[in-house]
Amino acid sequence: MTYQLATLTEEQKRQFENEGFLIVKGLFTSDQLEDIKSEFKTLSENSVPGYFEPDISPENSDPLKRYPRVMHPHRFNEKAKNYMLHEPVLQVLHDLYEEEALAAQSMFYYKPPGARGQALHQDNFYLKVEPGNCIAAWTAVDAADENNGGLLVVPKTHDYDIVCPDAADAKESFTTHYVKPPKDQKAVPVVMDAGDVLFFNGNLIHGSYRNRTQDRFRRAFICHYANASATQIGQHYQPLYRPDGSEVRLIENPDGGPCGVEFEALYPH
Ligand SMILES: O=C(O)CCC(=O)C(=O)O
Repeated sequence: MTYQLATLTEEQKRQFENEGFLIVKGLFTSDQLEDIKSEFKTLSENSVPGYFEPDISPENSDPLKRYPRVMHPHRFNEKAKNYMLHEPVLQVLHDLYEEEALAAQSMFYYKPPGARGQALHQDNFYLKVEPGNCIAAWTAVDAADENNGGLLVVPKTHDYDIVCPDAADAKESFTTHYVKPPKDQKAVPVVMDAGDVLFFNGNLIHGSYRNRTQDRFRRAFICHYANASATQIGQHYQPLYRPDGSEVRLIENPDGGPCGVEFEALYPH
């Protein structure tokens, strides 16, 4: 039976399938964006051990140490959990997967002026969703462009296998892995208005440059999902959540991926 799209147009679905990514405009209202900003502003004033540990000492000169990314806020913040299960996002994911999506991860990036970027990488190297793949929903909380370190994607690389990364340039990237784009393919900036959501396939090579502005944060709420028929996921993404908020556990994927298990021991996510 052919799947009937509920939210996306055929053209949007084709764009995702052909290019590996899709921007859907205005999935968050300005009130919802204000709510998210205010929640994460309050959160940024304190440490949450294991999830958010800012360096507030006067000697610190790295803006990213003052405002590191918040890992898995849905595990300790009810609002973050609700926004991870934001209905308009889940509806798009349902159309992309042609089945229900399970929420596996949330993150919040403040990316203040001057902050380093994140070198090119592939998300399913980490999430290890099988069978199927993870999809990211990257929500622009502030408008994002090339200057404030918006996302970069290498179109069509979703057909590229997951590869073992090289080392990233620590002066430009706060993460340690770098996946080189295939020959003749380049990363292109994704320009987004606040409230837009970028959906992308877990094999798509993507990352971001430094925030080169003096005064514009580039906040983003980033969640990763698995298809409901997946049976395995990496150990750091349990439990997952169904659209109704109930928990589900998949089998932990022991696959060391293209680098083997020793690599994982060296670079726990
Ligand atoms: O927002 C960024 O700067 C990078 C985010 C990213 O690459 C990811 O969430 O996988």
